Amino acid sequence: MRKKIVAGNWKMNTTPVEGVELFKEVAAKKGEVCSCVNFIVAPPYTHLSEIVKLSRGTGIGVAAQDCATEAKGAYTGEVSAQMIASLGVEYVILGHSERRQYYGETSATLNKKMEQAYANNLAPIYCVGENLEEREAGKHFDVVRKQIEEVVFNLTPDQFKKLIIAYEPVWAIGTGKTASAEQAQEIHAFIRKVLAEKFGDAANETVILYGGSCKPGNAAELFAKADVDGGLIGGAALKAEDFIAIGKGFS
Ligand code: 3PY
Repeated sequence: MRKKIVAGNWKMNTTPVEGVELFKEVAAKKGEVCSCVNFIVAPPYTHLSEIVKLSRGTGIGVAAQDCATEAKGAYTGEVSAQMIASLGVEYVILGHSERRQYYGETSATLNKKMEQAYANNLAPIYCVGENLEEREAGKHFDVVRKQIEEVVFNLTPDQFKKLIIAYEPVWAIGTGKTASAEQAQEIHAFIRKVLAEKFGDAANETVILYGGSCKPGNAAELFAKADVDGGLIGGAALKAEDFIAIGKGFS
């Protein structure tokens, strides 16, 4: 049985005070959801220390939204995987489409970030997904395969066991559009097949999350699909009520 995960990507939202409030609300409501669902929150860097402390004993995991390519040194503005891990953070989101699109992250960048994450014992949540043009041209399978082959295929079998994948069609992020449950299942199954080409049966254990306007109204339908193991949630993760309602999407 694969883990069921609902992860909230807060992006660049909330002040530290607001973030603490949001976390407390999520923690207070978590009992309404099956204990089989694992919640993770990914607040901005500035909130991590406080939220890790609050998370102790709640069963809610904490992720950073990114990490630096380098271990340390003269890289103004960057935050290393070691700094993040030293706070007690367990996960790091890597390769989110916003990082790829606005900050020019490539597979070369992401290979370095992966290396830093693993060296510091952070479990990566690696995001893949095509944009609208690629989907309309029928290239989505090729795009996703490339994002996996160029990065995930460099992992050792042991590293691979810790990896979580998030499929996020770029055309469904912040647009209100969602992939249909059938479209999500089709590509999640494809991702698992590609992973199996390199890692064999271990791919059956990989958690593959769906991201892209996942909300209370569509979570149950998406999570009912065989290869959809949960969600990486954007806007709806900023309201405790909605985030928790998404967790209830697991029947
Ligand atoms: C979204 O659903 O908007 C996301 O980008 C989640 O990471």
